[in-house]
Amino acid sequence: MMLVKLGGSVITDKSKKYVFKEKTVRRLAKEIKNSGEKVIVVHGAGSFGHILAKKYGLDKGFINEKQISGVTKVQADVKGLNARVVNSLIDAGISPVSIPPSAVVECRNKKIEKINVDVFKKYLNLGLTPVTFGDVTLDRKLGFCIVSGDLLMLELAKVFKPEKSIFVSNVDGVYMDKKRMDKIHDKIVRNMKRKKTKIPDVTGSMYEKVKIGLKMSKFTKTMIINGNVNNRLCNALKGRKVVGTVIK
Ligand code: IP8
Repeated sequence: MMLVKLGGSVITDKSKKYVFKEKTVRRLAKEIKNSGEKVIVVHGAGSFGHILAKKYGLDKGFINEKQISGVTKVQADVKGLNARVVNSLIDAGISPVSIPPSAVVECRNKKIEKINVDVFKKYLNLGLTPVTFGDVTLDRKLGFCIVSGDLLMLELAKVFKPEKSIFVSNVDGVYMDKKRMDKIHDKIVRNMKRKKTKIPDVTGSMYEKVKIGLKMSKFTKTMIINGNVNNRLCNALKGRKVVGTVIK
């Protein structure tokens, strides 16, 4: 079994609200299908989640009543994005089932404390492909919080110990001093700095991803690849050598 995260930057235009990259998602869905592998799909929120989540300060947890309409809106928007991803998977001949974190995850201080993995297991056993996504969930300390697709990848990797976990992003991998790294390990990650960008992102982008990827590498072979290049995902799933960064 493999874990695939379709990053928000590949499936949406992160700088413009509600821009879904349908052509890319359809191609990636076909690549998953063509690989013949059993997968769990996680996807990011992109411009369907981060822009409003930032506006309402949802990453801070409950502070005031005004945020509540933001919780509703962001949950509805990421579900809308999820429906589009699910439809692309169906059209590619996959049988997806949507598992919204708002219904199966509870956090404490932004960390996942409870996740109903039985739901994932049972659907997988039936031959369906679970699809989950970055969302707003309950938080036992903060009221609510943002759960990123990357955090979900970590939890699912702990439980399912997939043969491989692939982060599909919009770059060829992790760069240091303008050079793409084939492999990175904990020492390199400790020296990485979080880059500031103008694009709204409440969950931390590449730096956080690499830190999470490092934790995941205890349970699964973890890599970051570029989903904008034809067949990279399919080849990576098939175990062929592809351009990307492996996190050890
Ligand atoms: O795009 C963030 O998930 P991510 C979820 O995987 C929201 O970081 C609601 C902004």
